[in-house]
Amino acid sequence: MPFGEVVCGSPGSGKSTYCHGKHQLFTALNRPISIVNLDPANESIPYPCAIDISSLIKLQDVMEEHGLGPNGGLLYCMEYLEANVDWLEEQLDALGKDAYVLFDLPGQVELSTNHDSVKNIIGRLSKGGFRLAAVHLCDAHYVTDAPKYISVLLLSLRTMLHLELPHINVLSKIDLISQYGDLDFNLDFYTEVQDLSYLENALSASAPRYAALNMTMISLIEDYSLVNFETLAIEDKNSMLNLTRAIDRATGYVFVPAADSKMPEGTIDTSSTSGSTRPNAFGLFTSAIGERHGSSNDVRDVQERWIDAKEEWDAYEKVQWRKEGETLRDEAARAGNIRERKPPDVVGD
Ligand SMILES: Nc1nc2c(ncn2[C@@H]2O[C@H](COP(=O)(O)OP(=O)(O)OP(=O)(O)O)[C@@H](O)[C@H]2O)c(=O)[nH]1
Ligand SMILES: [Mg+2]
Repeated sequence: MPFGEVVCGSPGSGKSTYCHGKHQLFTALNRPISIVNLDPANESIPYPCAIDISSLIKLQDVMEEHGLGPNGGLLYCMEYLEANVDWLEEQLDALGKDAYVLFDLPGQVELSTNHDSVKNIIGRLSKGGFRLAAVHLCDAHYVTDAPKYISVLLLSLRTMLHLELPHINVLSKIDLISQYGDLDFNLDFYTEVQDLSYLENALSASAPRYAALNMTMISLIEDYSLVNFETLAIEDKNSMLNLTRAIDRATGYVFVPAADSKMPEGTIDTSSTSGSTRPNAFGLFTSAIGERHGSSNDVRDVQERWIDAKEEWDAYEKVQWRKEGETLRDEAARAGNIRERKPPDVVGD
């Protein structure tokens, strides 16, 4: 059965870059991946695109034909896609049953907070057997300012309630967070959405007239108790792997066995099943949904890597990369030498 991620978030939050990074990571891991560009305004697509909404409808044509601006034109394109969802389904079918698909959405947040087209398209795909999760990217600099943090919490909550999918909120560009000054609290306060009443002073200082409104919004967020965040630095492999683990648990991909994995003997008949329809007996009976392991898993490690000791870690990684490069160069040189010294083949006797 096909799996996928609906990648949403505000303009510039890093959606297309994430899709590109994930394509590179999955290709290296030998995992299937295809990307669907659903942003008709996306002119320079950074990743190899399996399906592109522009081959169905072009934003420029819509704007000219209907006299619409870019935002109205984009909503028209999404409604047109909804009306022609068969087109999308046909293209997705062609990717095969074991496809893993990323849907790169446009940055207009109304698409994932109150407009119905994306929600209806997702509903149709889910009914067709797609196992989807929403990956909602939010620029990490929002946590450096209390009012912005509250607004990003409200946006995340609204997106979760609207899309009705397994949902992962992500603070993207966490590698840049130290540039925006010191945080009032440790990073886990923000990622785990701990006691928000601690923000009262900061909120009242910036807008004393709205103190009561601020506190009402805080209690609304706390009453739902739904929002928390993962973190992402796109260039950092550990960060990408950690996020991938979280998403795999949300979609249920943890239960899909690797293509070449063997079943524990006698557990299940695998002769008639294949790929993602084959249950991951090993995962089911052991640790697939257990505790998440690996570095970057603990937000305190993320805090150390990108905030408390960023310079030391940057310097350490630079040394490691240099060593890795030298090792590869040495290995290549040695392989070249061996080839040069290899005696010519003896032909006949
Ligand atoms: N430092 C850093 N920069 C990032 C990261 N992710 C994305 N960026 C940068 O953020 C900028 C915006 O990224 P995009 O991927 O175009 O964002 P988007 O969400 O697709 O934007 P729209 O499609 O316009 O909504 C680019 O310059 C990226 O290089 C990250 O993890 N770290
Ligand atoms: Mg984009």
